[in-house]
Amino acid sequence: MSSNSPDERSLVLIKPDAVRRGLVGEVLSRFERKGLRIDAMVHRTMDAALADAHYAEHVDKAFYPPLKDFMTGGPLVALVLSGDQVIDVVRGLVGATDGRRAAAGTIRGDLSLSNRENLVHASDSTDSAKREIGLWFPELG
Ligand code: FUP
Repeated sequence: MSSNSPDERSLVLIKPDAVRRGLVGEVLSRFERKGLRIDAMVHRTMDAALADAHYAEHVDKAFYPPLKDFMTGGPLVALVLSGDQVIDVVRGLVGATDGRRAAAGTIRGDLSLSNRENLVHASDSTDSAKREIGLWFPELG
C-alpha cells in the first residue's frame, strides 16, 4: 500500500445479542478509543437473503440454520470502520469466535459466553471486506 493509499476498511456487525443487551455503545466505544474511524453506520434487521449472501461460506454447515435465525431475529448495527490495518486490528479487539475461549480483554472474551451469540462480526480479509461492504453499503463501492 503506498503512503497515499486510503486506509483499509472492515465491515463490522454489532449483532442482535449486543443490541438486545444494550451493548452497542460499549462495543462502539472500544473501536473509537482504539482510534478507528466510523465511515458508515446503519441500524437495520438482516433479512434471509442478506444472511445467505453474507454467510455464503457457511450456508451448508450444520450450525447455519440457528445462526441465521439468530442473525435475522432482531435489529443489528452495521458499520464500516477504517484505519491502519483495520481488519487485523478489529479481529484482535473482537477476539476468538467462541466467547468462552476468547481472551479476556477482547469484546467476546469480556462480554460473551457463547459460540453463536458472540456480539460482533468483523471481516477476516481484504477480499471479505470488499465483498461484505458491497452487500451492506453498496453506495460505498
Ligand atoms: P468469526 O470470523 O470469528 O465470526 O467466525 P466464523 O466466520 O468461523 O463463524 C461465523 C459465525 O458463525 C460466528 F460468529 C458464530 C457462528 N458459528 C456458530 O454458530 N457455530 C460454530 O460452530 C461456528 C460459528
